[in-house]
Amino acid sequence: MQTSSATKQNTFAEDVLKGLSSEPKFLSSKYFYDDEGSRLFQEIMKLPEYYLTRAEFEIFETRTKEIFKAFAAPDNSFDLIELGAGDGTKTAVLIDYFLKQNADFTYSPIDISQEAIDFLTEKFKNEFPRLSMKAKTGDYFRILKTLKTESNRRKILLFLGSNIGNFSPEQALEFFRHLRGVMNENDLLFVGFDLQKDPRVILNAYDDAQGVTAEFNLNLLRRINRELGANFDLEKFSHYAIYRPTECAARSFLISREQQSVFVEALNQSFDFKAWEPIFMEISQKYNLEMIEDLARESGFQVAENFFDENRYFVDSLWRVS
Ligand code: AVJ
Repeated sequence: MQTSSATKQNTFAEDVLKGLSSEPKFLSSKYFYDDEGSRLFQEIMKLPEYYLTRAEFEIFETRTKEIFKAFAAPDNSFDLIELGAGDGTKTAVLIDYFLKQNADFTYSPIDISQEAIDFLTEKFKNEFPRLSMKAKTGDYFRILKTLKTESNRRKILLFLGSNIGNFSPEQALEFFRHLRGVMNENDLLFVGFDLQKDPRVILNAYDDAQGVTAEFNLNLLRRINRELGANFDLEKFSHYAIYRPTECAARSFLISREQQSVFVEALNQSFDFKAWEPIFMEISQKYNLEMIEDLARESGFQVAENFFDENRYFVDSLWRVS
């Protein structure tokens, strides 16, 4: 039923075929997260240059009380649903506080990775024995389809960590409109946006000195080699990141260092690369408050409250249905 670009489900092979046949070539960053990719992203979150995770963690630590107040009104009972929960480190700060307040709530982490969900479930069961948890694995929208009728409690959708950054502004709009469609009047959406700031700070976050981000990008070629039987030579590609302040967008590319041809067994096809030809790998869209307000309004929401870190590097924006 869903055929729009942000929600259509293609297979990995189909998407690789489409991306490598396009001009300019591209691959989708949603495929970064195989086991090795997830591990590399954990490494990225610890890098000195990667300020995003620390900034959001600071927001959760310093504004827990206010966040709880906004979530719990009017009757202290709600269902928390986290899209792309990952390892749940940040969410744990909120859950810990909510439990101490004796709030009546459930927690449903949703992730496409079964491994991530298993890990999170195990961890939270030990850490929070009193937590009522219903983890789900699979595609967001398939799972969310039944959301409206699931309970008559307030539902709060969490989409944290600047995961929204991997959508272009147009795709983000489409995504939020879709979410609006599965939400009831009284529900809330809590979204983490990375904010516009000194372009140098942003660029460094996507071009770290240790080269972990480069590895993270190259790992997708390794995944294509392994899962689709391709013969990418990783030495012949190099990671290149840019930030464009006019668009508030960081982008990363893998650049073919020489003319070469790569064969993909699963597609029974070769792909030619010119010397210095780029593959567009990822967008990390940054926002300013005006862009966030516009996005909320145009997708049927209203900004209820913004929570910032001290540097104003990041915002967790709480939206109500308008
Ligand atoms: C997981 C989308 C928030 O764009 O900052 C980190 C992914 N890519 N370094 C981001 C990522 C390169 C990250 N998000």
